[in-house]
Amino acid sequence: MTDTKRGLCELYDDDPERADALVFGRRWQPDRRGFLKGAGLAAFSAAVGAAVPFARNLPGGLIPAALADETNWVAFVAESGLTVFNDRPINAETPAHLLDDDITPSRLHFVRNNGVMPEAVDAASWTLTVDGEVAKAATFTIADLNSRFEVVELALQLECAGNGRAGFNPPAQGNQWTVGAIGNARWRGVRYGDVLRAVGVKDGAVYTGHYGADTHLSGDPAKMPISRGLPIAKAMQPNTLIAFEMNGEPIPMLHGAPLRVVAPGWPGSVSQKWLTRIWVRDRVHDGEKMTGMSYRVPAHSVVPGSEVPKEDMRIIEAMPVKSVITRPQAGAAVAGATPLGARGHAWAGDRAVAAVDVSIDFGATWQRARLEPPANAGAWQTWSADVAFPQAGYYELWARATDDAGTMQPMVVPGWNPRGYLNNACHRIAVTVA
Ligand SMILES: Nc1nc2c(c(=O)[nH]1)N[C@H]1C(S)=C(S)[C@@H](COP(=O)(O)O)O[C@H]1N2
Ligand SMILES: [Mo]
Repeated sequence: MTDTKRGLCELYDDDPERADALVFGRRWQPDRRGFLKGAGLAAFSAAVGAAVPFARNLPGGLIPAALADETNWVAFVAESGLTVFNDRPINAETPAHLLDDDITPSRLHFVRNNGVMPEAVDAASWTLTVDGEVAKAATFTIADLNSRFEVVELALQLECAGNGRAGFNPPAQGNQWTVGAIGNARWRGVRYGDVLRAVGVKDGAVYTGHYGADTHLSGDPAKMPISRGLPIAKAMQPNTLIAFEMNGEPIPMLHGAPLRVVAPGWPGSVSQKWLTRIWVRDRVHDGEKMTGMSYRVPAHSVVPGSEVPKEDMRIIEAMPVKSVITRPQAGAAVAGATPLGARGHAWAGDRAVAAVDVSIDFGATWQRARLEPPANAGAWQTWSADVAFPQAGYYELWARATDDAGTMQPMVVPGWNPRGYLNNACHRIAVTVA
């Protein structure tokens, strides 16, 4: 049984004992009358983070409402129109046609969780500690960040390094993202670099390490779901933010409430959500998912499906040039009389996009699209083109972006790698012209 298809609530309805075992990793122990006691009650209490004064009335096999909320997140994401891959942890991508807005609404922004989200957060008492290779370690509340540093609001694109993984053959394990693990929201916060300058980064510092308040799927408090970081230079880039607002509101829970890193153009995994600590390191950070095969690709191209020795893997830094077609919707049937208004966005890691071209003849000829400048460095760029079709029939619309260093998206899936990262092949959609 996959938990993707069936939410926790449903599972509780069908098989409360099994549901308890899944949620708590152990079976509850109801007494003879079916009420919770002993270790079962202790597990319930630990899960909700408080004593349960009316425990004597609590039936076994009743989902704690605090945990039922987690199921509601999945429903919330699905209702927004996202494609849900799993519910524990929640992972969901945005269908390309729902990415049409220049600024991605929060509800339509993809969600990538590696662990279990904190159950509740209190923005007023939240703190961020910055320590390690610094002159003076410090702890900031969000109010401190607001008052001590310049507050900026920027449109920033965030893409999961695994976006496009579904295109690799042989397949790579992990969420089979197609094209929708990308978003471009407005983020408000302070510059990461300003915070680092305030604590005084020592000469020997080379990397940062990020920690968040989410917990490991196993429930083991000694394990982190993810702890990645940034080279000091990227952390110091003026559009790398420690953000507390998304699209004019406090950051929603799914996207890292109340505080997160947003480092545009790099694998989304460096943009720690539910941020509690930045550890400035004298070496490359070696937190969870920094080492081994995670967020790394072979330094040289390899035979698809081959075993790659760990020492040949390098950390992914800036992401490659890429684009998406948001209009028309894939599979659209259009009238042929007037040219079709096609649209989408393009982005290029730390670079700018220089051009977007579209083709309707399987790449034989290309037409230059109009390309908007980014709202600011780190934002995606919107492109549009009026596409005329010579006659009725089946076409494919292809889009190809070129960055300001002249690097183009490949037409075919680029270098295979063990974990299926960095597939920036051109997006193509079917269009039928009447
Ligand atoms: N604390 C924490 N931060 C995290 C993650 C996580 O699981 N836990 N996932 C990372 C990954 S892999 C990505 S792609 C982005 C996704 O951000 P979003 O869910 O707001 O789209 O968050 C990153 N930050
Ligand atoms: Mo990611």
